[in-house]
Amino acid sequence: MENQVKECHPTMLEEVLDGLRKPQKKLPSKYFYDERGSQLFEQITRLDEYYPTRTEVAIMRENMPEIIRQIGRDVVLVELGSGSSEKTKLLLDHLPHVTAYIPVEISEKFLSSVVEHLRKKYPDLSINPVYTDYTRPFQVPDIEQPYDHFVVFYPGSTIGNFHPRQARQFLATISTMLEPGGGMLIGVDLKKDNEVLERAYNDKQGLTARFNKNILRHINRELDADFSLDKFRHCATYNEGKGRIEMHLVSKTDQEVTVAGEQFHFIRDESIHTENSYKYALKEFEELVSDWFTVENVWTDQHNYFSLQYLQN
Ligand code: AVI
Repeated sequence: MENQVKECHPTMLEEVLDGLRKPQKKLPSKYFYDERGSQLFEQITRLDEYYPTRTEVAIMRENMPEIIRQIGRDVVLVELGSGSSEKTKLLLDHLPHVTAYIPVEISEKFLSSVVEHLRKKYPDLSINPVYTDYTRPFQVPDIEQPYDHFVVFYPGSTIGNFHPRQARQFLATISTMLEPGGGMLIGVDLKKDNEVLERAYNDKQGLTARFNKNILRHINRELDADFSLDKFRHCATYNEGKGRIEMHLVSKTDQEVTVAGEQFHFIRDESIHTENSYKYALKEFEELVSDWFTVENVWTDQHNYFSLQYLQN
């Protein structure tokens, strides 16, 4: 993998202020994931209503020999947004001769405890964590041992949290990082019945609501803001025209909020758009990646809820 040129990027403060100044207020969904947010997300993945995680894991279990064959030997496995690395353990338990594992995760506290656990479980595996926002160019650690190729593992349909335009940019970046022979094993959530989709983002326990509001708590702490979490309600609906779940935080009342000294006015029922989760038809996704990757293999479940795909650079 080639190293990338460093660029200048807006800070959290700039991104948050910029989003809140828009007519439709917005916040970047990556700011859900402080330590608490990462834990809440892990809990969401175990909910009955949230089908993506268990469906993806079932797809992996059922097709493991073929997936392993497709990935090949002597790989450097790079996992983007590695979280608890549960799905990676499944791969690591089956893959022969993994040269190195590079988990990339924004939440340092969360990743360091996961890495500690992985080092105990796989004492012979070289694990080189990178603590960074992988949506920005980052430097991959040098790999000393000989390897055959890189495979980027990007499970969970996190690609769905990008606007398709950003998804294309992201795929272009990954493609230039990969040397010839490299590939990407990616989870992609599929279009399906609206009810199934909306249930997944409106769980009865209210965990998704807490996860959504956690972005405000994170901003309060990091940016000297005074969002009152009780004055917002969670809202998640499927926008069929755009093919995406939209999450919003809706102001329950007229209110003023201060972020780093700047005041923002909310009228009752005005929302902050916090996340998109795009769902794709298989053909749409193939079209999305086609400038950089060929879809070598697609594995799905019996309901066609979710897909795991191997993209060849
Ligand atoms: C991380 N990402 C794929 C999740 C999703 O389904 O879009 C984030 C999430 N938002 C609400 N629930 C889960």
